[in-house]
Amino acid sequence: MTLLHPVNISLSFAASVLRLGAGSAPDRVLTDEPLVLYEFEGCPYCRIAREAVSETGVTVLMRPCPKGGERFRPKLKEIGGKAQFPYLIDPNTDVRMYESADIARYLRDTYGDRKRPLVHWLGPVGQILSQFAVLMRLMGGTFRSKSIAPAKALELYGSERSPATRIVKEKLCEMEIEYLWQPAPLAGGGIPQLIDPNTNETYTGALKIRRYLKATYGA
Ligand SMILES: N[C@@H](CCC(=O)N[C@@H](CS)C(=O)NCC(=O)O)C(=O)O
Repeated sequence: MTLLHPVNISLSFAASVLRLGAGSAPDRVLTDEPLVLYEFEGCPYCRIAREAVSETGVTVLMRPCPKGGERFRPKLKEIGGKAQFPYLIDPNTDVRMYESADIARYLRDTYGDRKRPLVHWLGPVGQILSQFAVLMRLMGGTFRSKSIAPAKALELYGSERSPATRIVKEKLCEMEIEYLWQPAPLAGGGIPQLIDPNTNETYTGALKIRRYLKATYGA
């Protein structure tokens, strides 16, 4: 894993290039309650929603739903009626919605005065680029791996555009670990940064975080 890490980071960087740099993060936007997003990293449509989250800077409780997932997939079917990803809940406005383009538009209209990232102007071409980005990641964040569920949601700082943050998000997704995503450009000490309120541990850097997740919650 350590030896392959530079390759992994390079492929993740290539995925960010394919998205034409979308998913940067401004200063955080504070909401009364965090939004909730059902999604998975290996889904090209979910990426469009995550980029909009990152670009607007809202804090979102991520409920990862990889294929074969047992924690949040069935829950979404219950509350939304179908297992289709992404799905956004905004408890501040009582809005719930499927469809990545609608979610991106809603987030921009409600929380962001920033312009749409270039790749979101491209419509279907942007979606195809998102599919290539999934391939570039060798389907990382698509399939479930068994894990122990933490009692409290973890907390992650980092932007959607950050290659190292993506690698951590893929692991969290595969392990179906719920986390509060703070799309920050930088946390104290750098990104990605993971805070685990269950153990009071804080880690910075993709490799350290992935090792910690496997050691603590791997099954
Ligand atoms: N038009 C929808 C398409 C969403 C979609 O097809 N998502 C796929 C994952 S990429 C899905 O939910 N598949 C069902 C599954 O994974 O079980 C959008 O833009 O959000």
